[in-house]
Amino acid sequence: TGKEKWPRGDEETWKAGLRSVDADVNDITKSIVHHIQTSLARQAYNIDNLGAYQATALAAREDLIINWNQTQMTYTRKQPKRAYYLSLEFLMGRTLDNALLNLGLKEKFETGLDKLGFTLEDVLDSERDAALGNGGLGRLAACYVDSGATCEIPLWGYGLRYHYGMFQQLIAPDGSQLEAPDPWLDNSNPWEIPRLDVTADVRFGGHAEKLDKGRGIWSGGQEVLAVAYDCPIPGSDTKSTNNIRFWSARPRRGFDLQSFNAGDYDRAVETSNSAANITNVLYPNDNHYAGKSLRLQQQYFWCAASLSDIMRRFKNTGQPISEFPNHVVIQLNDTHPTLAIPELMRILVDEEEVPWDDAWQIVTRTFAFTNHTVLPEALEKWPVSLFQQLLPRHLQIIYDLNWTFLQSVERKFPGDVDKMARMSLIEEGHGQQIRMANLAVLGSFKVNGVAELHSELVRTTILKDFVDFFGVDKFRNVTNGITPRRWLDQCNPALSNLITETLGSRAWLKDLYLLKGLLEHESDPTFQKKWAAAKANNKERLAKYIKNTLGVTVDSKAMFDIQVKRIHEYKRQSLNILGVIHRYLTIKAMSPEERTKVTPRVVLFAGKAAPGYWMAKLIIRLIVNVGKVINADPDAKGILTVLFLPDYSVSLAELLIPASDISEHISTAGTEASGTSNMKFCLNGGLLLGTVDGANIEIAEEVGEENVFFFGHLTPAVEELRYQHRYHPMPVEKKSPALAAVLEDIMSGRYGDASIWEPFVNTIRQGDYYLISDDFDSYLQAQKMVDEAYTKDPQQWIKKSIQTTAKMGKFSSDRAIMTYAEEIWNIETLKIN
Ligand code: BZD
Repeated sequence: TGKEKWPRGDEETWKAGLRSVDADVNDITKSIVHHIQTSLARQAYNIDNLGAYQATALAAREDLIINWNQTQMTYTRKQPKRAYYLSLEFLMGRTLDNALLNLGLKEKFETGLDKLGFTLEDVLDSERDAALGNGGLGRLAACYVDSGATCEIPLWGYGLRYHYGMFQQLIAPDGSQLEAPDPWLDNSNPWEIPRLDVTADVRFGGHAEKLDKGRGIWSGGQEVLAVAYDCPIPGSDTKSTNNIRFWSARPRRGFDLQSFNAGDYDRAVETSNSAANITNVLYPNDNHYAGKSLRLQQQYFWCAASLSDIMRRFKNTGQPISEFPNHVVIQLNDTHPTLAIPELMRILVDEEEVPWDDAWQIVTRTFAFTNHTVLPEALEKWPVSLFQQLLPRHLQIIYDLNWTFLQSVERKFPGDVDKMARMSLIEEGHGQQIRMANLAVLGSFKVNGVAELHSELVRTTILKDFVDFFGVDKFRNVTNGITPRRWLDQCNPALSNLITETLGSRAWLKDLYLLKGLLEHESDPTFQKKWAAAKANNKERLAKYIKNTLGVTVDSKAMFDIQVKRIHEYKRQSLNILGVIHRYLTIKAMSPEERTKVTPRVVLFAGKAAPGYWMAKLIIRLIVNVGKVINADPDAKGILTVLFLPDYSVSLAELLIPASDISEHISTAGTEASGTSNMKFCLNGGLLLGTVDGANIEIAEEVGEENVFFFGHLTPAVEELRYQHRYHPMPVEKKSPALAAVLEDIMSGRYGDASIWEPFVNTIRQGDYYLISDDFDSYLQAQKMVDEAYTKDPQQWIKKSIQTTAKMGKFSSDRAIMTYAEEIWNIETLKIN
């Protein structure tokens, strides 16, 4: 009624009950014991590491929630413009360590746990990764919400609460990848707050009818309930704590009572099962679109629930609907949430009765779209027939939008029918398809790529027609970034402590350009020694992990050469393993005396292949089998070790990245939109071996070209080379005798029967779409320079390493998120007191 008195009851009693965040060690141990006793219903004598983790997480969660409440209350009161990040993936990894660091409570918790007989390390290690993402795109979303909270931006994420995250990868004895499910919620998730009262109804199927003035009615079909689960996202050294709202699917009504009463139990639960299926599992494809009906259902379910939530919150401000774009901006993480565009149109036109043209004005001032790839196989297209079945009203809206749009194209480019066909939201052909990228561009006020080169390729290739039509100002670049909290402070305490000690404060964690201050010390032998010691420490830590998990001893004094990322032909793990075989053959041909002069290397691979990507899986199998042969050969002992570490994850990345001397980012030029692990390795003082692609280019600009190892053809050459391969192929024997020898060695049966590898070898001999044969010699050359730089002048190498870290300021996700806030979202920061 608006007349009630808040708080109810006695205000002093309420205040006395409030807990504050500035706990001392005593409060912390009390809170942990309290959770062991009452939340977990266990006791001092039967609590293991997992239980201790759960209780510790619950204790830390209380602090997060207190800040979360404060933040959300401030937003409600001050009504700032808010940004929403719609991402089908949030690759969070573990939360506890990050939460304790951001809260500034890590040391106190460590002391408290010690008093209770646990080490913080064991407790942290008991947490399971939240792997609700495939790779770069999902991890970027996680870095961005971290930076949003740290920079005090009113930013919420919206995602799906998959019951099964990214599959677990096992490696069979023959080297093949096997997949096991990832039931990550089995031990319950202490970081989520179920909001069983925050729900949305989502309709599928049914019937759409057109009324006058563009309006329509959508009815019938099946309704599914979306239930919210909130996950607090703390900023670093601030109270500002944002939110990711994850939606979970429930049947609208328990189950069909009629069938149940009629004794047809199967029928009764069928619909309820199919509803819950929507949020069952993350699709494990990266950079490849899966045209599955369930995937489209996931996308709509999530867009519809999120928009209804955003609309409800907006309406609570009491503003007229025309004000919507001044209060709300929605960032689309790739085309996956493009359905939010016709959905907002539907809400405005059909439900809010806003005239069509006014509604379109609102929509096109609300959305901004980030593209993450120019690979044609990744561009989303959905069959019109599937839309007709699941989203009939949205199909009408898309057709209507297309009709007006194509008319304006025709006005601007009279008679250019090819252009119209390319720009249409609908692709004609055997069965019409809806082009989600075209729809996303049409419905957004800004479009951005994720690194300079990539954004330029977006403007000049896949979206060229749209640049001609809308003008270039709409098409921007925001180079990706990474959070230095997780990707240096948390994963690399040895280096982080040295940096803080050297710079005199931890301010660099929130202003990464301050790392420049390290340059003053780059030539100081004492500092260099400490720098090298931190790296050595991280390599030993990794060597220990390898010993524990694979039973293999690696020499932590050797150069650690690491390539970790999704397995994909365009990322060219193949080039790396072929280079390894070349190195092995070279060693084999040496005398024992010569071998003593070889720079010892440990080559490490990790990454998952999409379960349906046969060639990627074959590449894993090749890597594993090459490793087996080399690691067992006395001729290579101590100078070359090759390992594939199974089940790559955020947590494994946190262990690998600080331990690298050199890391490989060797995609065919023009194919890797940005890459973000390249930034993580360099921030941790590893040097980069790479192609002139994605963010490698900007990293080199920052750290100096003398500090990176570049090789390979450049982007403008790629098209012509592919043309040559297709129409004037040259035998590998002629193009690169070194590569020919390697392929021959593979076909000799040394690594297993030739018939296994033949399909792989053929991709290089015939067509060679990813230009392995064109770049191979140049790659070997670069590798040789790496060897020389590492052995001939170790001190110079350390200096390069220091310079690299010191000049990585640009790549903080704080910079990236502030660019979005200022240049795209037009949004201000808001301090939480
Ligand atoms: O996005 C990646 C790009 O390949 C990287 O170059 C870039 O750095 C990151 C962040 O911008 N793309 C993905 O990770 N894409 C996917 O994972 C994906 C998932 C589902 C469907 C399509 C793509």
